[in-house]
Amino acid sequence: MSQVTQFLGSEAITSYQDARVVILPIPYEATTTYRKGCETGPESILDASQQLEAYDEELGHQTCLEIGIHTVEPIADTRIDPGLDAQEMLSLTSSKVKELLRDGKYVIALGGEHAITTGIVKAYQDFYQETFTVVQIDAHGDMRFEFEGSIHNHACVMRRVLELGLPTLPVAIRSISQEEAKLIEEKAIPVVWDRDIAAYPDWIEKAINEIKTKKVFLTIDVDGIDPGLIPGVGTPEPGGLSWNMTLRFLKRLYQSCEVIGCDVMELAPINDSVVSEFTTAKLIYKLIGYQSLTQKWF
Ligand SMILES: [Mn+2]
Repeated sequence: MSQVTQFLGSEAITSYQDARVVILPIPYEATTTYRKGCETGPESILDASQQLEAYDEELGHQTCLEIGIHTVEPIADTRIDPGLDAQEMLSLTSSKVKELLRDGKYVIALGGEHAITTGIVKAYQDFYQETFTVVQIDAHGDMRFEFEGSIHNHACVMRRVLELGLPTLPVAIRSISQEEAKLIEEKAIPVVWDRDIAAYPDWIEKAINEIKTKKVFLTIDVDGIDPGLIPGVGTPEPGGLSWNMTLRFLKRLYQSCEVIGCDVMELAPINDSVVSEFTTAKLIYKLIGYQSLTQKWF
């Protein structure tokens, strides 16, 4: 058994072979600009997950015991290799994710900074050879062409995804540059604005109707959620999804589409507070639960 802290470890330890779900920690941080610390995000989520209740009261299942979750060794760890360059990180990430997909695993990647998502999405594109929508929960557009001299800055990740030719659905957005505003208009990107989420109770159905593909990849920048719930982020923005709104949207998404994989990015822990990482760990457990429910794994 690996030395890595296992997600929900004290509740259920499953071997790689027997696990349906694999957690892939990617503690890479190079381009964050405001608060730093997301390279310790995966470890803090895994630590916090030890406190999760195995039984999901909404689903009525002990998801971890019934499904099997295994956490693999971290890759692209800038705490060990601080000079790791973005291209190398992306190629390491793509090849690892493809290996897990070939082994038939449902992968949940934990960042680390959002730039990693380009490598993850590329792996799904190579593996599935068909189009899918990238649903992005985020406070920020992340659609700048480049930022601070890098096209692989975390503020550019969704621009890189668009360049892969995939449709996107950004959700809970409340901060963009003028360049991004023009791009959204030109490309008619169906942004679900945070202000509209607050104003219109039927926003979830409208958002789901914007998805034109059967398959979806879900990328969650945890700053998309209310910073009152997850204050441990690099670039906090007021507003954002409430806990129950987040779950309602995600459950509907899993019911309506095939969510082929997901990542949860940008958690940067705060000393002496476990709220951010526990909320994030519970969010991940919910993703596994909704996937298990809708794919009839229970
Ligand atoms: Mn963000």
